[in-house]
Amino acid sequence: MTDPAPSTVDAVIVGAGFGGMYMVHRLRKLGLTCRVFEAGTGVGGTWYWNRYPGARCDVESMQYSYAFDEHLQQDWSWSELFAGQPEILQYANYVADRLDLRPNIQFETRVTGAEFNAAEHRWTVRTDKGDVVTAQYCIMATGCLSTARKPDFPGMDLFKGQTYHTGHWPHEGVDLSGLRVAVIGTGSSAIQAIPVIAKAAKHLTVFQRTPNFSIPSRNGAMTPDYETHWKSAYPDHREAARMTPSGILRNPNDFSALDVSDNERLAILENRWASGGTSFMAAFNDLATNQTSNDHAAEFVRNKIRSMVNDPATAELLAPKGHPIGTKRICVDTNYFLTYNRDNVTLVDVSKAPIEAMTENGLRQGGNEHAFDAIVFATGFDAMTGTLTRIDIKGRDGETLANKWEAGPRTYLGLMTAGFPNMFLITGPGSPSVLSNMIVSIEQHVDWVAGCIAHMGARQLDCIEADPAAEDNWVLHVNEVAYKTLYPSANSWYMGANIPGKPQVFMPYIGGVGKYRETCDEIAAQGYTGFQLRPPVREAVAAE
Ligand code: N01
Repeated sequence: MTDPAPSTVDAVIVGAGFGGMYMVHRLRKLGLTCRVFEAGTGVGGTWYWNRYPGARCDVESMQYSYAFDEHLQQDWSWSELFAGQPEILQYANYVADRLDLRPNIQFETRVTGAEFNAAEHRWTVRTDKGDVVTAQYCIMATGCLSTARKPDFPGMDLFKGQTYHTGHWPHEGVDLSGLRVAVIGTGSSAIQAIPVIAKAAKHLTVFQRTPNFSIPSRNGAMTPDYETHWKSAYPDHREAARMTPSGILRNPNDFSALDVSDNERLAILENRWASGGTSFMAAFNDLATNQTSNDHAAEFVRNKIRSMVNDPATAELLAPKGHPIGTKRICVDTNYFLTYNRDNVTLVDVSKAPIEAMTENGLRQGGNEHAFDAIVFATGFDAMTGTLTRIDIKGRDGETLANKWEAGPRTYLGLMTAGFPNMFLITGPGSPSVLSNMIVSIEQHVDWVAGCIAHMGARQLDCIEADPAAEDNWVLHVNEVAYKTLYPSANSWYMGANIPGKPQVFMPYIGGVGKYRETCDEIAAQGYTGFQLRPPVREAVAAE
């Protein structure tokens, strides 16, 4: 019989995605005892849950992978320039096996609550399987897009066919061949899924509320030359990526779209379009800040859409006009717009005539009944805060996190929130997170947290908490930086605008990955300014 898992550990880590996996690796190396709770049956987080057809990363594979271990990055080979979900999940499993992470992970277990005991400086963490574990540190590696959101149309239970959410796709796969399928939503997930579903389905109807800008990925097989180019100087490339605004090397042009002639501008945009991917947004240095520059890039993409879609009315519906390009997450696709030229695909605009209800046979929209065999919700997530505020987290004074964040998330550096000592957030709101290459940002946070815990251990300190004044200043700064850009002008999930009733606050930090890293490093080097570090309770009492 194996020993029961200990009920007291140094650190509880919530989530076994890329954040939780690297965190447990780092903390074990420091000699800490750790327990990871993961709701899924396996590792991989986002890539474990999002198995919809066409799911693929839109950061290049050579850059969307761990950089902390030179052997690991040399040994793993990607088969495509942009890896598909199955390969990324395979990679996550490979890392878990290679680093022998599984003994620390308890799968199929969801953390339901965590309470800080101020007299002991310890967290008590509870799970839906009845576990009660105390830990000095509680580290939330819960992901930014992990709470899927379905609209609550009247009659949700009436529909007799199958419904799916892209973020909870069945693991055994779904055979949509020969079926009448609806996709609701046209965000990144839908834009990847639609071309694949269209090929299988008898008929596909897409319900679009807001059209999105999408750039062709130009995905293809990995070539030996390209792989060698990266692997021959991996540490240098990684270091350079860490200091970029987005955590991605993508050859940015450091001049305005308005500093070049019309012909030059067009040529630059054509060039970016031809090479594909999100580097389109790095064509000029002011696409996120200057409306006129942005208008040029947006119109360029609208014209591309018009040139690809045969039916002019459908093309106009697909051409986004209500928000600056990039202010809703830019999408990357393979044949998305061309899919609307297929005879078996229909686009329904629900911007003025919303979906009214689900019915036995499908749904009702604009007074019309639409019949389907299957409905796919590609309707997104309660991003950045939804997963954390659904856990009953009680801080030092018994206040819940949900209550503290009622008017929007408040953090210091996106790493901690005042009143919740010894609780770290991996890529929390107020950090670059979703505006960056997630793995770069995850590694930066995990390294910083591990460094902080080592610092505390070496000085016999056992409690760290964000200072409320430092937090206030950081929240202000996050806001100020956001409002210097065009981002807040869009009704995006970055703003919480996709969730009815959610406070509209720009949640990620848009100051740039490299600059943010420097700030975090400086704060650590100065002895963790803006944080209160405390000795164990008994020592503190004795000293009084
Ligand atoms: O979700 P979304 P997603 N009636 O929120 C629509 C990452 N990601 O899963 O815009 C009709 O973007 C909604 O319409 P509107 C990436 O960061 C990365 O697609 O609110 N429509 C929208 O069109 C991404 O941004 C990758 O008007 C309704 C859609 O549903 C994030 O995940 C791949 C509706 C939701 O889009 C989320 O993407 C996939 C309603 N009642 C995802 N309610 C890659 O790396 C909602 N919608 C490639």
